[in-house]
Amino acid sequence: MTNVNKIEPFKEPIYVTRPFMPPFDEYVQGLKEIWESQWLTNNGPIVQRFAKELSDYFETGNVCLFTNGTLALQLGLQGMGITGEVITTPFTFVATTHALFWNNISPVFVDIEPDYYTLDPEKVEAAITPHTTAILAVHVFGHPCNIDALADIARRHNLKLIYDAAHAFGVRIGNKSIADFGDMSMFSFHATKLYHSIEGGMLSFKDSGNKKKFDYLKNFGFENEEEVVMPGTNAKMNEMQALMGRVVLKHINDIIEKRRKITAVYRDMLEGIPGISLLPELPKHIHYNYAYMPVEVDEKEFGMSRDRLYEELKKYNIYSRKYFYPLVCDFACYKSICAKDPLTIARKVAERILTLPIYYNLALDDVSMICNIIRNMSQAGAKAI
Ligand code: T4K
Repeated sequence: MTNVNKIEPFKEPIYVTRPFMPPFDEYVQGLKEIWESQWLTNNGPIVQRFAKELSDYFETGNVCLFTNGTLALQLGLQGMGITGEVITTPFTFVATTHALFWNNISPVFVDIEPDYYTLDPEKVEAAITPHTTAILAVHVFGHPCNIDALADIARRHNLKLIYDAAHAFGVRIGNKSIADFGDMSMFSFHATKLYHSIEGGMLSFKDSGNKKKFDYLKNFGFENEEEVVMPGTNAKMNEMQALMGRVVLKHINDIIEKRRKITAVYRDMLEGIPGISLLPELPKHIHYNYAYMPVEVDEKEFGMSRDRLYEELKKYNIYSRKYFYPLVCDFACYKSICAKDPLTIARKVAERILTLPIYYNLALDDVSMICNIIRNMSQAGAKAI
């Protein structure tokens, strides 16, 4: 067994994520065209080509691009006319809830399931009131929600079903894209995501009638130079973003494959360390994207709290993250919203969760080293030294 005292810290910081940087020349080649055309934004030719390529990738004609995922979700909810109460998860990035807030919608937080941290359908059903208009579920860490159960609840109660699919680029269920489920899904193309366009966001949606509304909302509500049909905002994607998105899209299979390999090393080497739990493998029919590498830390069994492990890893130049702690409902701006649901699982997970580094350029040897460091920090590892 490796002695933790003898392991040197990494020379360069190992962050929880790094953006995939495509071959420089591929991006520069595209930049030439932008320079020559002098067209930088406002639904330029590269944004249009990018939208077409994403339609093909997601196998749907109904996509709309935005400058980031948060505005995509916020304007998507607005465009769909969602009001009143929306049932959602507290175990997510705060932007999910912010998108509701900016639409004057009351979030109703309910608990998650313990295996993959997605909304618990039973809790969703129990939280429905006459004011409920929609469910906003999150495919957190790229894990598909319980889509059949949620679809059934939405249908029976006449609710819209909206997915925050910020983490779910490239995920497929059987032969269907994850974008095929629900009334609308939002994908984030932020630099920290496995797939990115520097910043960027996309809505995919069932009702093609929504497209026009989303286009108005992201472009000041302009119908033409002299007509504004609604008070829209500015949430357009620009040409540099779209170019990055197009170039990165060419590498998406390679990106996902590398992340699969990293995950396999983590699973292999962390398996069996007392106090470190890995999520169960996803069912075979789910084509996963390996978006994050979450583990749960049991303080008693591991011999160290999650927070202490997070700090100790920093000494080795390893910057894990506590995605998603605190729960959104515990942030100062949402604390006054009283969740009726005790959120038992979400609270437990938020106290124990740690997401480990995973990104395209992370060497498999470095992953092994991270695992050795964790193993040796554990009670069992410490005794063996
Ligand atoms: N819904 C969900 C479920 C989401 O997770 C998110 C975003 C959204 C909605 C909203 O989508 P966007 O509006 O962002 O499109 C990051 C991201 O900023 C955020 O996009 C993401 N979720 C969230 C989970 O993570 P931070 O504050 O943790 O990022 P930051 O800046 O600390 O970056 C993490 C690490 O990544 C850094 O330690 C180093 C590395 N990094 C970061 C950037 C930006 C790089 O190496 N290069 C970079 O350019 O929020």
